[in-house]
Amino acid sequence: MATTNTTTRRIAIVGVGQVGGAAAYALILGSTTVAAAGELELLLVDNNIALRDAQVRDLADVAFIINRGTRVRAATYREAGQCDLIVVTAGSRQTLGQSNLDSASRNISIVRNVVDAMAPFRSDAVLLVVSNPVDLLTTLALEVSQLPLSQVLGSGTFLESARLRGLMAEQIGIAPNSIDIYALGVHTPSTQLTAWSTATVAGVPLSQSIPSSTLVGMQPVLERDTAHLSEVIVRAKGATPFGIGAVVSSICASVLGDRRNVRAVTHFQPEYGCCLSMPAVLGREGIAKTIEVPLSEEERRKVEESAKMVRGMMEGIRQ
Ligand code: 6V0
Repeated sequence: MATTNTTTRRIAIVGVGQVGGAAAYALILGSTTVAAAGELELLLVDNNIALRDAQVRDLADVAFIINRGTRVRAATYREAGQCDLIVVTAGSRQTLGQSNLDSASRNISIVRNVVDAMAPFRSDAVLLVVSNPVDLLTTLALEVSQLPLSQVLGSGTFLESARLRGLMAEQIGIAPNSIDIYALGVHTPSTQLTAWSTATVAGVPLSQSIPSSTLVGMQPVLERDTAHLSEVIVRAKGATPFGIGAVVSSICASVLGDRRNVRAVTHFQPEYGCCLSMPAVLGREGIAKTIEVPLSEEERRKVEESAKMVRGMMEGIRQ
């Protein structure tokens, strides 16, 4: 039998509940793109062994049906740390009515433990954090993993940026991928920022490319819907797995394929002293380059206010 010389890309998903499961599903469906012409092996890790094994079996069926050679198997934390890319979706889901602080303190200890258990990491591994609060936990993962700055990132406001473009496209009749606008900063409904001052269509500032009455009327509605749609979804179905699952698959494809796509993801910002979302070029090293966004004074002040909260929480964690 002729041998083929294909590269196997390994992605570990740590925490295979709703979000981890949806991410794995999206990765298998998009395996040809994600594995960049190689084959894909998914390693699933969860401290709920029965759930992990059930997810392996269910997702292996998807891989059999797609039939592109993708393999799915259970793995240990140590094996996960040796993958090309590790996605951290472990955590306790925030239920409505539960304080951000309760959910944050549980997830701080979960993420610290799982990152610790995976270390030492393969030297070129890229770590993608999805668990919330994602900016704080990405900053924590960066410190605990001791990986280089460029190799640790979080899903941040990628989903909100895509949602913003999609909702705006419906309003102004221009395709989402022809609109350049980002949700940035710290990822919570009250802290993230819509970077109106740098938004463009075909390089033309938004203020000049659509009528000002349309723009002024839609701005508050788009900001509200972009920030709060996740809460609406959680209220009705308990989680938001599909959107974030697609985000994970897209980031993995950009990194493993060294695609150099610009995406709003959370990563370390020296100016703010913590991780928060700014547009970045994604490549094999993770963050290949940050795009400096010339924010207005007001926008910068808003980002600094929320960065201060993340820095304060990090100081509390270090003590
Ligand atoms: P879930 O369905 O409860 O899944 C979490 C999984 O993590 C469960 O299977 C747990 O068993 C597992 N887990 C817990 N502790 C550990 C551990 N120590 N080691 C391994 N596995 C562990 O929650 P769901 O999947 O809905 O959400 C997961 C995380 O993603 C939460 O923190 C959410 O807040 C966060 N999300 C982040 C989003 C973003 O935009 N960044 C979007 C949606 C959810």
